[in-house]
Amino acid sequence: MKRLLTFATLVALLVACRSEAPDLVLNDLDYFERQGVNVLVYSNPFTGGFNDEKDSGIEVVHHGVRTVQGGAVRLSVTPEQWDLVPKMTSREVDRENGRIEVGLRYDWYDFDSRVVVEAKGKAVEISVFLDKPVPDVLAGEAGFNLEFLPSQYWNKAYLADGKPDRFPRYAVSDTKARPNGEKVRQFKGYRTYDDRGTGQFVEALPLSTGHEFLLAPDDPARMVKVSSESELSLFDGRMLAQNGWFVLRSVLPAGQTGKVLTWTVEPNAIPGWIREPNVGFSQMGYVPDQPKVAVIELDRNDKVKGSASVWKVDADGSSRQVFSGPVKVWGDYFKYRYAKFDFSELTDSGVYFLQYGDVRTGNFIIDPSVYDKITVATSDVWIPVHMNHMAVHEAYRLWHGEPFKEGYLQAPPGTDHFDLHWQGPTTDTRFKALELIPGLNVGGYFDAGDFDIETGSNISVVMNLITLWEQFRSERDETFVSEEQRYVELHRPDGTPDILQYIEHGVLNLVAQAEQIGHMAQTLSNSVLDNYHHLGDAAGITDGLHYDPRLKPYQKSADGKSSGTPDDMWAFTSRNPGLDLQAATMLAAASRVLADYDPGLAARALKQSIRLQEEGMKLMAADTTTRRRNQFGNISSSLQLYVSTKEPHYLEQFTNAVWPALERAPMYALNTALDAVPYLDDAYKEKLRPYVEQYRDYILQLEDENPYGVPIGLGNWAGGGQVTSFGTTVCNAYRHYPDIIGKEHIYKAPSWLFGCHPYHNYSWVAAVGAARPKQVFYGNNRADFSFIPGNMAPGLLFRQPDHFENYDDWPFLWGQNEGTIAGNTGYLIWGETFRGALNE
Ligand SMILES: [Ca+2]
Ligand SMILES: [Ca+2]
Ligand SMILES: [Ca+2]
Repeated sequence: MKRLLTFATLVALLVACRSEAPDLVLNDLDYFERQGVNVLVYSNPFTGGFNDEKDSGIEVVHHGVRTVQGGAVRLSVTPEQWDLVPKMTSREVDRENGRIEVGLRYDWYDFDSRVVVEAKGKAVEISVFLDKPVPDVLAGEAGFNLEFLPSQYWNKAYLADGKPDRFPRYAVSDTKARPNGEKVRQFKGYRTYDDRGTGQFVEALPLSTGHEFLLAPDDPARMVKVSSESELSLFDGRMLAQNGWFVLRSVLPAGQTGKVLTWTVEPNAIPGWIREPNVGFSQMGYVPDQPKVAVIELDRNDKVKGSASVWKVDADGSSRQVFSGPVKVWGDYFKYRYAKFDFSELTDSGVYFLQYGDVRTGNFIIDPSVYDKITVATSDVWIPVHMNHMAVHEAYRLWHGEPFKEGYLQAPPGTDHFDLHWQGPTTDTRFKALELIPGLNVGGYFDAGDFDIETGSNISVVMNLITLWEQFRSERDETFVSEEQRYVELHRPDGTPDILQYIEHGVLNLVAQAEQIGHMAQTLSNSVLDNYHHLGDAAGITDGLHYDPRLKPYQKSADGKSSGTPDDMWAFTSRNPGLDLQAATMLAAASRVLADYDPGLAARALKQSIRLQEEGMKLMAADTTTRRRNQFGNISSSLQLYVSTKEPHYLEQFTNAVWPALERAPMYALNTALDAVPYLDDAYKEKLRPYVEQYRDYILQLEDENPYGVPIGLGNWAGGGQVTSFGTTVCNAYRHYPDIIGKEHIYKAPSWLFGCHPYHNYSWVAAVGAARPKQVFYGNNRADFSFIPGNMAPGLLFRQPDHFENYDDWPFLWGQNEGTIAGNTGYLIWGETFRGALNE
């Protein structure tokens, strides 16, 4: 993507370049810019889907890192994810006067404000305007907040009106308790906290107050000066939520209109700052005949060097240069410039590193074995750690105890859930609201960084595991699983292939749903927000005791089996026949796979499959919209059913659907079409050929689109899953049509996954192979700034209008650092497919 500069901006930049310290300029992408500093004003409004995602409002990208966000009128001292966020009602960019104005509104309180940001030399002036005074109920609560990234500020100094202090490494500031009646409404009226019967909520008290704050004077890259005639207070958002940021805030005055508040914010710019080149390469290393191309990401003000070199680490620990070659400019892509360095001619087994200018990379290996173990951390650790309703042990460590012993209650009709679920006007079951649905606390997988059972993704997981078993027959046995003991132990072989046990574990929950509820639940999820955001041992999310409303909250029954604490999980049971049909397909396939290993479960799965299929088809026949919507997913099911039964009507279903799907969406349908090649005749393979040629053109077009040659997602959830799907399709296309798809293309996905990508060069996959995998992920251990081995991060998150990022010192942004159960089993499929293609 090439950016064109208008004449006005060009002149402004030239003028700015001549003076010693350039001023902030409002550029063509509608943000304020000087070398080292970008100030964004609602390029990213608060519309991410999960409320306050900590990446919206007024933001600062400071020397390449987005360290400030959340600039907005907010209704609390340290807003949490589920505090209300303002809706942006307007955004006007006045380029001539270097000014951006946004309208903000809280519908619930009928409260409007306008925030104006204007360039004033090296600073921006932020003003808040009100046409009507702050509503009485929000007086003293509404304020202007700006949030600073803790991991970039902790341990650094600050001056509040000249008085020195230090940002705390851990949340230890003072708090006060206030009556619940004074709490400003949270998302959908839910509460983020359990008040333990006190009737009070907790609020952080300021670390410091003053009229001028100088943040991080000890670090020029992070130094920001903020001054105002209003009183400024600095808070630590981590007091209420581990993902909170440092918050600088001024309360809006009550009873006033017009310009009610002005701040001057001046982020320091290091004179002549140029971002250090990011040399992207595969941390996993390379097999000898693999193309080896580093992609170097460069500041546009940087001068591209003519050459780079490769060094080999010798057996005595010394290193020597073994290769030098030209660096070729690829061009611009969003904010940065890219160049490539090809060192493919190195093929000798060994340990190497790259040198580009002053940048020396971490080391990598060239050897035929580098990809041998890319899936084991995911299959041996990540997946079993996500097994629900089991205690999971590893050597001396307990990952989690047995969760949700009290089971699941029927969600009451009309529930509008906080995690994007709902219970319709009826239960669609034989159960009354809040009645215990027996037998659901068995099997299943935690969805992601949270602990619910998303039925749709659990179905995908089992399908992915079945694919792994049927296509690759991995007999790997490193995990002990006992459903009787509800006990899992990592690294303890028990004589049964792990994949079969993982399939069984997924099926146990899904069959129980079909048997107990009568159809598939949408989700088995938390009933209260204050245990949804749980971090740590899953066994402690609920108290394990049945909820009895006759007891007082926190009170236990005499027999110790129930409590008055309403913490039990709920089953959301509104019927979706599309989901039932997906389950039917999966259960049919599972019954085939489990027939020898667990014949009892296989028989139950088949029985439910046939029933769900019949009922689902009947329900769908009455509803044309769902029928159309599910047509696409059924292509794969028809193929599955044909493969296992060889009945011709499934083949007919498949061929009737696959060609129109290839016409509609060739990029998505091709992999399913390729899956059929081994089972169908030469005519099918020949008819598919033009679509594979079309896919080759798409692959080549990606090489022009971006310097990495993989599809790069620009959505609010980064595109790691898109890259593994792309990689799987490319490998399958290469295996069946090597004359069309060259082998060189199969290496693009692994290069990206293992370190050749923008922002930094860490591998996206936790703990696997690389010298420098990413270190922090949004797993359920994120409060420890840690990872669960084998997790593949979504990775590179795009923020409008031109910024890519992936924090590796701050795990809490799910869109870049979470891992999902469906995504990580997708990674396993890619890994096995890739290793198969590698050896062809
Ligand atoms: Ca979830
Ligand atoms: Ca096993
Ligand atoms: Ca309970």
